[in-house]
Amino acid sequence: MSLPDSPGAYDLVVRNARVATAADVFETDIGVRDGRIAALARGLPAGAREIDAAGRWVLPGGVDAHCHLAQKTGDGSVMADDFRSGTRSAACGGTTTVIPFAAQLKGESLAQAVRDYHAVADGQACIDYAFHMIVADATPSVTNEELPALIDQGYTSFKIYMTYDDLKLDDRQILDVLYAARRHGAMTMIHAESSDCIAWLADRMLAEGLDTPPYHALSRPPVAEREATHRAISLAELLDTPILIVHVSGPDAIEQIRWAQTRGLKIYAETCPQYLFLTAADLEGDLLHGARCICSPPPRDEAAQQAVWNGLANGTFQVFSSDHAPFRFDGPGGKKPEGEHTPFNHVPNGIPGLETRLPLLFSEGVLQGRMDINDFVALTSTQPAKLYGLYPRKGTIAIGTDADMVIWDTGITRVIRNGDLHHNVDYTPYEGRTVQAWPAITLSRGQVVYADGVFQGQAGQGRFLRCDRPAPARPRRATRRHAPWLSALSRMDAWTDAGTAGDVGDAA
Ligand code: DUC
Ligand code: ZN
Ligand code: ZN
Repeated sequence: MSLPDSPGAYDLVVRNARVATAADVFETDIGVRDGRIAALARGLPAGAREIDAAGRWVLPGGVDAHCHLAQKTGDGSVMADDFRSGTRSAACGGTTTVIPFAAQLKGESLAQAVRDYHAVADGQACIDYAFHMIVADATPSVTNEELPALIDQGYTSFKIYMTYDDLKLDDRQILDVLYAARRHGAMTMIHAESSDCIAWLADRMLAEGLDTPPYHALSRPPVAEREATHRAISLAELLDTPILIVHVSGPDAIEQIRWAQTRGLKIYAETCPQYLFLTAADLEGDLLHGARCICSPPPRDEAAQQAVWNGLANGTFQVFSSDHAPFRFDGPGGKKPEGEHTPFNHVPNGIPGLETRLPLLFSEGVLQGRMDINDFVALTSTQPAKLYGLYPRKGTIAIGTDADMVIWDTGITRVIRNGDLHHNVDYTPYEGRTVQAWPAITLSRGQVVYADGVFQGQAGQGRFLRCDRPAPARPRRATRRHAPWLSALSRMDAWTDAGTAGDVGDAA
């Protein structure tokens, strides 16, 4: 056995690294052994493999905590990326952990959905992955039995929807789910758009023949997102339970979130590249051209982009994810199920973005002076790892953590071309855009999975990650003060039952 300081002690040494974590910047060599970081010091002895990072940033690998891969759909559409192509694309863009969704369809068991998703992922991923769940059918057996058991097994976060007919929950069901999250220690992600507001508008637009992609955005206006965001916050406040609002698009929802955070509620928020780099004008163009950029909530306008930048800068947002939802523009299962005249409400929602997420934010955020390097790491890696129970194994560079790292090329000029990307989608919404940063090398548990423009990983080398109960999902300590109505309830049921396995509630 090699001693730590003897030659050959390390499988890999990354030399002369300028490391940034969410908190610090420091110069060091990085010794990797058995896929983990074993030493951080200058002048480490030679490793079996050496990489010189002189002059380059070395950052924790990205954690993309919101992406859809090979997810079942209820409408005949087919996701273009499976675990193989999706994780390949992620690795080539500097992401080393993905958290896609095991989706329950109505009438289906949640546990079965998780088992089915494992069968889809097994042996396919090139980087490590965990699962969120999607709870679409919040029956008593799901919220009282399946969810607690799954949380115990390491599936500690789930997404619920306030829109989409085949996924949405009503307010009562949302409360049932939040109650389970509170009692058992899971993070609830909420897609906050008002189903009825959208349906009312969309039905009238379609009746008048207004069915092209721009009407997708007009039928899902900021007020529909704002109303649902406020309602989600209110439901979370009623149960004094943390939630995370996903894919926030602009100032109306941001104001609600900021207001709630200022009131002391544990409301977390995520935004995505499409809300910084696209606007509703990208849904225009001939025939279905704009269908490429149909996603929900839709991109807004330039003022909204600025509000999102502000929210990233002032800490309203904790997470920056891709919401990669890959549908091909041409071909079966894609954006045009009814050909060139497909009405907007039949276009599958979502855009690709796994590979471009980090380069876009590094370029326009860090290199343009809108955020510092520590905030970039926090938003794209550390905070998602914390919010979903993967920290410190993922999300930082420290002794004992997985050696997931990215050595960055910066000060370059690279034009984004779909032909250079590694996903299985036939377009990128960012075609022709220039970035000044791109990963030079991506390391997954010390293995090179991307270097010098070439994918070097292998399907099957990515491992499934069981998630801990996330500390940020813990309710506030003083229930009696924050939510006295719950203290009353606790006398009637097992709300603060200390004997409940995994209960993170409190009797304060
Ligand atoms: N909206 C979602 O809610 N999920 C996937 C893609 C999208 O646009
Ligand atoms: Zn969503
Ligand atoms: Zn999504």
